[in-house]
Amino acid sequence: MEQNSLAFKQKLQAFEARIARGEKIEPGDWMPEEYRSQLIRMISQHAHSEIVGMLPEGAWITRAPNLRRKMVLLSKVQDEAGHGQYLYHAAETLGATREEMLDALLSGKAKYASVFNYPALTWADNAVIGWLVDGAAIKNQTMLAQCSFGPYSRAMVRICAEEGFHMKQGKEMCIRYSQGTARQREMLQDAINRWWWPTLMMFGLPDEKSTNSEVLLRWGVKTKSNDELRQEFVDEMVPEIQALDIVLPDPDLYFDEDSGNWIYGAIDWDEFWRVVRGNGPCNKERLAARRAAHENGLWVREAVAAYAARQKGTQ
Ligand code: FAQ
Repeated sequence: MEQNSLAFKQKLQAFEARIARGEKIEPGDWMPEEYRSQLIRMISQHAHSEIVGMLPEGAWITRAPNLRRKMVLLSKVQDEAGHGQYLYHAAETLGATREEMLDALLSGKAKYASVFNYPALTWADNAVIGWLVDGAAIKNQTMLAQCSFGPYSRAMVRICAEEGFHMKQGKEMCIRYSQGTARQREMLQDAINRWWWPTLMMFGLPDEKSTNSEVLLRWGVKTKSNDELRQEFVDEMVPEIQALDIVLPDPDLYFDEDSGNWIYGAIDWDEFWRVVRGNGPCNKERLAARRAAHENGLWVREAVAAYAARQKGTQ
């Protein structure tokens, strides 16, 4: 439909009125192409993040310090796979195919959260990923649970329930290690030093640099800006981390009495872009692991296709 036509303008007006009334847009409903393409971009990147996000912690399943920790980590990593599934399905309702999305990931074209291109070097990294990385993910996803697109918002409600548990198990570990041996405290401090800044980058570019925010906010996909969410996260986390006598790796951090906010130092956006463009510490390793998993899963895809074909009576 021609974007300048009266018919388009009327449809757009009705679509925006529905969003303003708080109605959910469903897959079969009329929507502007830009709404569809923005959602496919964002939901598929989100799905890739969940799947690639299994790798840093997944590497520790065989090295968990005891059975209880192993069971928790195993189920957390499995949950992330489930989140990827919900999200790929949500993107499929908009017309994206699973093959296209996976091709984009495996060929290195698609983006996914830069934080997962950093290594988990010690067991304490699992604690910090749970507390900080899942904590940041929940902050963003609690907002997305209110988003205007029905399938994404419903997927977020389920995902947030599980992420809440992920964050709590990470926080519980951080509290215990902060009260543990000198070596445990040292490992915790070191892990916080390495994950703090990549976690702050998860909220996306600063508002004035964010290319996608304007349209996402206009159409109710986001209801808060990247910087608003980042600030809320910092305000919640700083006192909790400091309560453990752990020092944040930000010499410029201070509490501003007037605004009631913790003001953080400059985020290194050059590092962010280096990592997003493929040159982070683990980008190549992460993609190699996903490609190997895809190749090893070929027999499953073939079996499913053969079964589906037989059910249709074409074989
Ligand atoms: N990493 O204009 P903006 C999780 C890209 S799930 C890489 O600010 P937008 C669970 C962005 O794509 C974590 N790229 O973008 C878990 C865009 O490029 P494009 C994932 C990034 O969309 C926990 C360009 O920069 N969550 O952690 C990043 O308005 C533990 C311009 O940026 C989601 O995906 C980044 N951090 O805001 C699993 C939530 N930030 O596409 C395992 C859904 C920006 O134009 C263990 N997504 N870029 O070429 C969102 O809420 C938004 O897409 C943002 C970015 C906030 C991520």
